[in-house]
Amino acid sequence: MQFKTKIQEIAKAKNSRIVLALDFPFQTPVCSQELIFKANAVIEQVYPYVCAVKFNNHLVLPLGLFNGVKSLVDDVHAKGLLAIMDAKVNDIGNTNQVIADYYYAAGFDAIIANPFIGWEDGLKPLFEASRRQNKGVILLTYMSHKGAIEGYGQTVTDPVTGVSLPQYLLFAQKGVAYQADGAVVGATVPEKIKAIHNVLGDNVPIYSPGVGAQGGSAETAIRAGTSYLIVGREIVLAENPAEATRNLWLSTNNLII
Ligand code: NUP
Repeated sequence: MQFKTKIQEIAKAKNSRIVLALDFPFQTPVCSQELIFKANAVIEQVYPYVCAVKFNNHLVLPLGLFNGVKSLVDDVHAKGLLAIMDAKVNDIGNTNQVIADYYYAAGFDAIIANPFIGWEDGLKPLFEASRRQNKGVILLTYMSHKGAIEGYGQTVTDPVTGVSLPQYLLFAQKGVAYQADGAVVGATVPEKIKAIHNVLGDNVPIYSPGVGAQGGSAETAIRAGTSYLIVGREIVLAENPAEATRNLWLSTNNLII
């Protein structure tokens, strides 16, 4: 089963479109045991209300992939959830493939990549390696921060068709052509979600980070066409992560998936 089908089934079964971003603030000296304990505690509290967990460098750098993160990925799977690696893969094809192979060896179900690198010798080997292992590739399409306009928002001329259009719409078209498992579009830019959703249709689901801490609204993002909300600090830094997630779940679970 494809990643995008797997996550859709879990989301439907749990009536949740929330992806937990398991990000903790910088802290030294690193105490792996304490960090794993904290991460486990958040997973334990929020798993009933989420469909997947997204990891980032916040955990991979201090813990290491096979020394700590893998055990958390196992824990995520044991809770019936999927694990996404926010690697923002952004290199030459051979390097991308090695990066992905390590993350997949640690159990990750999908990886996030940057489409700026292009297809030949860039994304293609990553997609091929991912397909072979039945893993998903999610493409950044319009990021949630203000500076995203400088790259994702610029107007470009497609070198193949000669047509000028915003970069993010070209990336959306490519997401459909490559049969990506998802497109990341910031919850902070609902008008971009709408425009990208028009291109993606039901072929490629939208994942939106930026809810809460970055100022985006979950409901507005969903109404604009987002399928999954990626939420970190609003949950992880809350006094009561279970309550914060449950409140978000309650305010979004009546919006049809
Ligand atoms: O455009 C993006 N915006 C974004 O915030 C693409 C991302 N991958 N992210 C990530 O989503 C970010 O690095 C962090 O891991 C998470 C959002 O966390 P928070 O703002 O909810 O704490």
